[in-house]
Amino acid sequence: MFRTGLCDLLGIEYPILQGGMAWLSDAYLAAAVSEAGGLGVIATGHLMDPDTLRREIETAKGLTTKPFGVNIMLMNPSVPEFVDVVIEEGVKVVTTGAGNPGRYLPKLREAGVRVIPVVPSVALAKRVEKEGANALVVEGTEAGGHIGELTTMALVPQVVDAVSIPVIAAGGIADGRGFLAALALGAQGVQMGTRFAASTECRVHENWKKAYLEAGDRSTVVTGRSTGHPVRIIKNKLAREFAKLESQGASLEELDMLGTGALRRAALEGDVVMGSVMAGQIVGLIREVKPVKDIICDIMAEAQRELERLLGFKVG
Ligand code: TUI
Repeated sequence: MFRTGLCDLLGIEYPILQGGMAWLSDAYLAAAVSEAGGLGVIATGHLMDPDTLRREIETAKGLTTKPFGVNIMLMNPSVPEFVDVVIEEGVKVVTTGAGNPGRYLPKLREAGVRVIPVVPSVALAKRVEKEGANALVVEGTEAGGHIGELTTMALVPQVVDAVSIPVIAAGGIADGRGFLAALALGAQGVQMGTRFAASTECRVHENWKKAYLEAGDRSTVVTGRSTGHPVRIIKNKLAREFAKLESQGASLEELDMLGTGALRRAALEGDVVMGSVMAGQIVGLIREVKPVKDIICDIMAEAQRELERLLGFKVG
């Protein structure tokens, strides 16, 4: 059930991608998702260097023979080197975030890499389709980390109508109901970050996972709107200090100072008070840290149950 064209495009069993989360989406998480039949993705974030990416790819190859991807964060200064590493290592899929990947598309496509940009608008979706993207991750503002302005519910159907390549919905999806809703909006699959961050295999600090389990529907806030780089994180002391500085019209340098290293501090050192605990709005739904395989199996089973409930008869 729920096999879509995206599964054939990417060589996967279930149309579920794991979001590229800086410091969290390492070789171990990516390999676990790929082994479970989804598409695991290694993230570069904005601080990784090309040698580390190469090592992560090689580690993942030792953990799975199934396809996996790399997420290239376009604000990272090493993007051209990442493109070379990905091609040399024979990675099959690249997702991009936080910018327009247009100038790297021809080289990646010529090397046979499937390119899936993350887009926050119809305009960028149309542009990257013209430039040769194979599919799109359409991410609503419900997502964690660096975000756009439109909601998943409003954005996905508008992009589906505007392009002819497969659309993958992201932002606010963490269970079978969200998965089914995304397909109903015309998407061929989903990408999830927050749900996979709260998995057994994700090696983020335990305090981060605990913060997720304690979070509710109103636990996230967007920082950095004034800087042009809005980022959704869990409300904590860092978020309050950031908001205070922003409201006082602090300079970019001052805000950068507060933000620098904050994600690493939370993810690796477990500082969930003055660190940046990125999370999507759906974090309030997560009540359990589970193995990746169970996350995927539970989503597929719940989606089928919900579909049967709507139809009033059994399918599949
Ligand atoms: O990339 C993400 N989410 C991220 S990346 C990240 S790493 C980071 N680390 C420290 C501080 C800040 C970030 C954390 N979260 N999501 C994909 C995404 N891309 N969401 C929105 C966009 C986007 C926004 C504008 C994509 C393209 C875009 O284009 C503008 C343009 O150039 O046309």
